[in-house]
Amino acid sequence: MYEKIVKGPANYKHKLLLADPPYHDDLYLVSFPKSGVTWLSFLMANIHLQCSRLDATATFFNLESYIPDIHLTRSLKDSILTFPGFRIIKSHSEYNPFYRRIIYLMRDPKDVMVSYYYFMKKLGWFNGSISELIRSKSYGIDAWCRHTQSWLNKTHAFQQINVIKYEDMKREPRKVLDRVYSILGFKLPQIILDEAIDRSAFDEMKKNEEYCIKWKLSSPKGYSFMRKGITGDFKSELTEADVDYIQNKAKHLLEIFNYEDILA
Ligand code: PPS
Repeated sequence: MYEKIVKGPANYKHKLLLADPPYHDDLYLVSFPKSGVTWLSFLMANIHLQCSRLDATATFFNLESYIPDIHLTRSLKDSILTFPGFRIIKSHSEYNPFYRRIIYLMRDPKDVMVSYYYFMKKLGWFNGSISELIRSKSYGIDAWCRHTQSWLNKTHAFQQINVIKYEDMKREPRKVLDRVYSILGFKLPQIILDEAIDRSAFDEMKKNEEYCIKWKLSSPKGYSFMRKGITGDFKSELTEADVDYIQNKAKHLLEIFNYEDILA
């Protein structure tokens, strides 16, 4: 089946978001934008640095060397870390038949919409209101549903996909990391996980971002990326009509991914 897809009339768009050269054991961290993948990348990089016995911490300046973003460069070398022995790559790709190992990171789309709105506005990429963003086909809830549904509908048996949630990372980061690494075949000492969680805490990452901005080290985002880092921000940012709109559009997916508890 894999051969059929790779050799089939496939899809330039998918190949644009594939590492070059691709390795069979590449692991992709996939998410819709603003779901918290930078935090997950910091956590994993901070674990891999310790396990590789390197005296370094993940920063906005060096993250790309450990967990590259496929939207910034496709030309990828072997990982400079000795652990975990395969490359880990960040991607916002909709369903991609060329990815074989995927961790899919989800976040409550209501909070995603709020985060996305401030992101787009700060970069000057969207000038409308938050309600308009939510209703935009390209960035709003339709885009979130398209992204999530694409992985749900199309993922083949030869692709290994595991879903984790931002809200669980907030509540029980250690448990989520335990699960991620057991999926990858590792049982890591708690002390390593705890150290990575501390080094990747919101305030630590924010301090690092401010340092990078102050000294004009490439803050990859170039604006205040570390905004709030909370769950349920939508409650103070969205109107009831906006919340209803999102929940009607995404109802089916919210149920499937057990987000019913956060339905109003
Ligand atoms: S991007 O631009 O798509 O790569 O953004 P992404 O990293 O996926 O998501 C950005 C949101 O993640 C929040 N964030 C964190 N939350 C909790 N803890 C930590 N350490 C952390 N780091 C980043 C970030 O603040 C964005 O969410 P909002 O709601 O805008 O604060």
